[in-house]
Amino acid sequence: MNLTIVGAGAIGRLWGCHLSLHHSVHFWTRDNARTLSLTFNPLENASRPQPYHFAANQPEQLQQADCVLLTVKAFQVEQALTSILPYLPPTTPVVVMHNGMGTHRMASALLPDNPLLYATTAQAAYRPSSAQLNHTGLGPTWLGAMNPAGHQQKHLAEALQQALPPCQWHAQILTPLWQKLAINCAINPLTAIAQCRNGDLAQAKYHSRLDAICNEVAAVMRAEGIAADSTALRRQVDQVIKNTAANYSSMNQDISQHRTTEIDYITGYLIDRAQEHGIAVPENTRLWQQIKQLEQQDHDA
Ligand code: KPL
Repeated sequence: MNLTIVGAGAIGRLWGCHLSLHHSVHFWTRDNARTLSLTFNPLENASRPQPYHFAANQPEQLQQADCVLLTVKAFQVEQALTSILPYLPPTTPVVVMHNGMGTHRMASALLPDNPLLYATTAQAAYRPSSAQLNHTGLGPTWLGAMNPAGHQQKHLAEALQQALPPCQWHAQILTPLWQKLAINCAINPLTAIAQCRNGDLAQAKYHSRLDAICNEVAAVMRAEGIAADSTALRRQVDQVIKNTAANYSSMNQDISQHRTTEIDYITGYLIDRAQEHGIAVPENTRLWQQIKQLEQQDHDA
């Protein structure tokens, strides 16, 4: 397959390196450079970094792509889709993969004909410098259709599974997207505010706040028609805290590096849906306000 990856952040590069072992991979980035080179430290053999070289920003390669994988942050999706639209045939499947939720209606409107799919991944990667990439955590990826044409693209789950397992097709992609949103609502703001590692949230002082977050998220999920049990969500959050104990969450890193966070697409999306259903979410609202304050302080500094 010919693949174009839109966005050259840690997750885009991680999929790019793995997919390039079986497919031709081209990147579409904001800087317009014609090539992208990086050194990749695989998870299983961190001592042997591998060099990777990709073509980038070549409209003819985008036009010929069998699939476009969009890995930009949620708040960049609209701009990224707009930048590829002039070159995108209406038959090319587009897979959107980002933390958080809330872009799918806009993406469906911008791509009325293309097969549209969404993916969520628990794979983790980190860029210690602009040309280096470390694979820092393994986890499942789910892929599913966001419009009727997307349902014809199940083979893409096999391509992702071959490149970076485990990856499975999900007939109701909103379910794993909401489950990941629940985990991000619990871990990301708390670790960003306390500037701590994910594993620090196992301390007793965070238990009641994590319980409250999970109760609120489960209530909103049920109102959205997604099966959810707050005790099961809380257990999943504990599992992720344990599995990623040494990691700094993406929001922790965004705050410490003075970047815009994904809070509006994580806790903000939850609050938006809660308001729609008339559900009070005071704990999540407090966390959203605290992160917005931290972002504003950076902005004013
Ligand atoms: O997805 C994550 C993130 O950091 O954004 C978690 C699951 C919290 C792992 O760090």
